[in-house]
Amino acid sequence: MTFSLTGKRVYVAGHRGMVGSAIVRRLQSEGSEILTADRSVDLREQQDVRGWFEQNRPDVTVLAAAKVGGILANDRYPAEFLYDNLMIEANVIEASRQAQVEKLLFLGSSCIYPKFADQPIAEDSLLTGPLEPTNEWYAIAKIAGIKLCQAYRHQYGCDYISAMPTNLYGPGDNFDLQSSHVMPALIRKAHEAKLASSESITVWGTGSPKREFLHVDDLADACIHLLKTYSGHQHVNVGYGSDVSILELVELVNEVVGFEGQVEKDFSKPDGTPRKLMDSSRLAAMGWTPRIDLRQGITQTYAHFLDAAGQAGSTSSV
Ligand code: GFB
Repeated sequence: MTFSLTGKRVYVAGHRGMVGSAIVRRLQSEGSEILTADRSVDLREQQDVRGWFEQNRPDVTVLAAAKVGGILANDRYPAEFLYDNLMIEANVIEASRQAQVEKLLFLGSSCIYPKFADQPIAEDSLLTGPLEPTNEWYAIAKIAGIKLCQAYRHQYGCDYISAMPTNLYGPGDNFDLQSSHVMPALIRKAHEAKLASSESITVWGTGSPKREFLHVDDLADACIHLLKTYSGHQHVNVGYGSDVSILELVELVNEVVGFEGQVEKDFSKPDGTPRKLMDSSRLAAMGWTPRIDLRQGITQTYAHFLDAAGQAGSTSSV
């Protein structure tokens, strides 16, 4: 049985972020009425969220709002990563139930899995071992989100599902070097080093950890596929299918950007989990696979970075 989005009022929570804005773009071809909340609605505040749902009565909720950041931001702001994400999830999921939302999709992260999970990581590895310390706060909040969806399905019969994306990148990403993930950081570093004719760029840690990268437009497409075709208790992995080491990624980004200098390593920064390649075979069996290859995705993301820099009136700050 497929769930039709045509004519449905679909609320995208987090529409200003990289993921939410990609989902809004992708929904435009579904014939849905897309609803978003403005900045006056603080998703951490229960009254704000309840009030918004009572007024707007969506049929579908996509919960893409979250406090997110790279390895350093996670490590520096554990209270915000835990509290903000718990509050957002609890408020949006409960308000969706009260407003009789027909279907809800919750978005988590591959960091929910144990630090040393068997690779590729299958969905049933959840809660089988200790988490990676640099992002355990965010991981605990995201695990709570999965469990809320499962509990609401079990107790109230709500059709709430969860998707676990791997490391994401694409247009609308955060390019701030202190708080960003590795992909936007490397794009910016390579670009600025090229402009300044620098001899080298510096990457954090040893460069040996491996990561799996998925373009956010592929994730958005997978989300629509899941909303239409999936209704089940278990969360679903959404990955690219292969991973690269950070040093391999640096090489690829440097090639795309056109930076030919050296790579220095800053060993004072953490490596994080050694590897987190997800097993996305359940999603593949449901008929979905990604389309945007890594080089093509980085090229397109760099073009967006240059556009945004141009609009900001400078090529060296975004
Ligand atoms: O993307 P990232 O910040 O987060 O870092 P995680 C990935 C890897 O890239 C780590 C290295 O080994 C970093 O040390 N790296 C090298 C850099 N240079 C840089 C740089 O300039 N900036 C950054 N940020 N990293 C996140 C979690 O973990 O994954 C989040 O913290 C979330 O909670 C996300 O789950 C998907 O992949 O290690």
